[in-house]
Amino acid sequence: MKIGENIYIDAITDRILRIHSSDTKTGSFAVEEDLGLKRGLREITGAGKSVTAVETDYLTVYAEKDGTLKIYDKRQKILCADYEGEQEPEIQKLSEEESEQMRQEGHVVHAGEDDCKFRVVKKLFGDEVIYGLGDKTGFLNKKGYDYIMWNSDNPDPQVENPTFRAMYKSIPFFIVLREESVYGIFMDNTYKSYFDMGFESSQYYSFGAVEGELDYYFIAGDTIADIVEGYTGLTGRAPLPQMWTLGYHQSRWSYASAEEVLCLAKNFRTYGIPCDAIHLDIDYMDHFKVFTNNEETFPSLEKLSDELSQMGIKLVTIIDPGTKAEEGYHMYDEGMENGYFAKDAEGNVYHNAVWPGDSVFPDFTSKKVREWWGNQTKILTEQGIRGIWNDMNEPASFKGPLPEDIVFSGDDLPRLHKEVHNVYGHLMAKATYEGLKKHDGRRPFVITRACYSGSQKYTTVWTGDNQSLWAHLQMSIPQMLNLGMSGMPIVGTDIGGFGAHTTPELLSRWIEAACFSPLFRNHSAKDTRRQEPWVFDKETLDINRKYIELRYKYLPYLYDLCYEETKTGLPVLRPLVMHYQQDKNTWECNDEYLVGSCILVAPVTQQGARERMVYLPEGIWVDYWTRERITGGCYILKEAPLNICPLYVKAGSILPVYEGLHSIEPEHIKALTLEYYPESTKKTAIFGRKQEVQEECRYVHYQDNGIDFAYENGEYNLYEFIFSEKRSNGLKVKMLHEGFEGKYQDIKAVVC
Ligand code: MIG
Repeated sequence: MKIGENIYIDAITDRILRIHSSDTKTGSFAVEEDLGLKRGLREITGAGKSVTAVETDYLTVYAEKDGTLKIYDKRQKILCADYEGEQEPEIQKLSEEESEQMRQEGHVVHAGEDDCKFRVVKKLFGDEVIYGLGDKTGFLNKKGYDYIMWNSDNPDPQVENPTFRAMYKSIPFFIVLREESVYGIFMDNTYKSYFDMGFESSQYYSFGAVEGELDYYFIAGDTIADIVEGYTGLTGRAPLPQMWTLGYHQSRWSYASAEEVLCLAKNFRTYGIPCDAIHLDIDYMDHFKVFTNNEETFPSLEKLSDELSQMGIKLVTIIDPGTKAEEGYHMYDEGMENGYFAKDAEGNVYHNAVWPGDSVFPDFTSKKVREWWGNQTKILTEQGIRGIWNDMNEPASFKGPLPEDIVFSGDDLPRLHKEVHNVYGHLMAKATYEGLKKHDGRRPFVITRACYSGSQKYTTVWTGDNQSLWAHLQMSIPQMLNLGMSGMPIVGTDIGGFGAHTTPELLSRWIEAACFSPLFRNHSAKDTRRQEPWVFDKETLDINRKYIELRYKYLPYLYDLCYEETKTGLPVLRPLVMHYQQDKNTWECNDEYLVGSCILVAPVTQQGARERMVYLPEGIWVDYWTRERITGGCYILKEAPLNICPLYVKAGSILPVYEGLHSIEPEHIKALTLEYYPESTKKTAIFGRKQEVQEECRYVHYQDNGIDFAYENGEYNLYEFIFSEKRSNGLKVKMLHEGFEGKYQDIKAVVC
């Protein structure tokens, strides 16, 4: 509905508005499904001369003639208002000369913003906390910082501003939480864009882009979970992963030969450490040519994957987009023949350099190119490769950045690099996902470094090149949580740290902290100290084994959370605030997280620390290690020797558990154990009256073959487990859906 000079508002639902400046529909890279307009907006008449007022069942918007908006909820509480005061930057700008001097000494000078085509400026009321924005550095709360959306490969140590305003991913979505309200904004614009979350001024925050149309979604709800559900309703949700992908992955840049990889696999078995995957980094290729293998060091990927699979280990290979420009190489020849590569402004195929040297860049905006690329995955899957790890797809380049005017011709709609840049990784992931799905038939396992909103439909992500620094271990928690709140549920960081040299203590604390991270991979760079679980002392080995085993134990719980995510978009790892929004102590809890709603993890992330403060929100929490029951709503001091990661289970939880797995082959899983953590321990009699006990605890558990898409045809089981302290044998099992043949032969319960 047109409501002002250049402002249109549509209601997607009664809680989601699309606010845009142009009524012409251009395709969105993130919102791929036709949303339709489920609830029309109604105009409220008689709102006043200068304003237009529109409403849904949940929201009311007042628009001034100049396009200034105020959005209220149904209680007539103001949620969000465009800023109407003077924009007076509180920060001081250096002169060019001063900046130059600073640079000479090696300082990074805050670069400001390029001219934006539009900039939306919203009022800050003062009590906001802002979450989301994908994988940006720092802590949970983004207020007070400014960020750039421009996918960037920058191997320097990641720190908060000003160097790292841009990271690998662009997820232009954030959540604003206030004492009595919460909303989200998703700006669907792929050009370079700026998110100033109150850096310039504490009076307002802003977002804008250098080109493209103003086009953002306003998402209202009662809780953060509502907002995430709304956002993922627009941009899509991660499909169920193959179950083994939730296992432990070992990687390093690079395992040099098939022998080395075999040796590594054997070590896992010798040391009794669960492991499901080994990743091959760029050196498995022939001169870094994608979809080839090095004949000397990896003569047969097929033989290697065969041998590994006998040990229950799968192979994942890295693929970069940069394609070696070399005649006779099938990728180059086919791509050249069909015009599949990006071109410069003069119409010549554009060259830059990446690992293979002189390289060209596939135009993933074209469906034909995506299909072609996707078809190549067959080369790998036919050799037994079970997953593809997409790297360097910002796209990164060694000879300066790709110029803005490089042309991606698409199928019939040419676009320039400046528009495509932030979705290049997204489209590469889509190509990979669709190729794998078509040719392999299993649920595609894709990992990507660069992405955009909506990439969760095609790929998991890791946070790129962190370093073996305690600060990066600390940051891994808010980083994963913010990715989760940005619609990315299956995330991970390089365990142990990628760059720089890890230490036994850092690796130990990292495996503890990452124990429930959906993507669970130890990865390190060339020229750094090795960090496989056994390379240090026995203590480090034991800690690695202990936490990897713990992870495998709770695998069915993680898998259930993935299933839940497909329905709700809620991430696997959640900040405490997601379940305890009323409790302000949780709002900026950067060093703890929830796994689903039942497990609270409070890792130690300080060198030398052997105890830590843990905040437990309201309710009763069971210390996983001691079984002590603690009433929350307070900080406690927890002793945490090197082999203890403080873990708490919410009383009243039921947790599904698999026992003794060292690799994940769902067809062999026949038994399920349920851990029941009663709400109350004893039925104590007080003054002769029995104290009330929790009536019942329920838990819904999902089971399928863990591999392919048969579940889409109903081949899955959905169990409801009900524990009642009143019933004598405790457990009742109800089948909510029965369609998968591999029903458990044995379900047993333990009271914890
Ligand atoms: O320029 O493939 O983030 O995980 O090991 C480095 C080598 C290229 C960057 C990735 C990292 C990977 C590395 N790659």
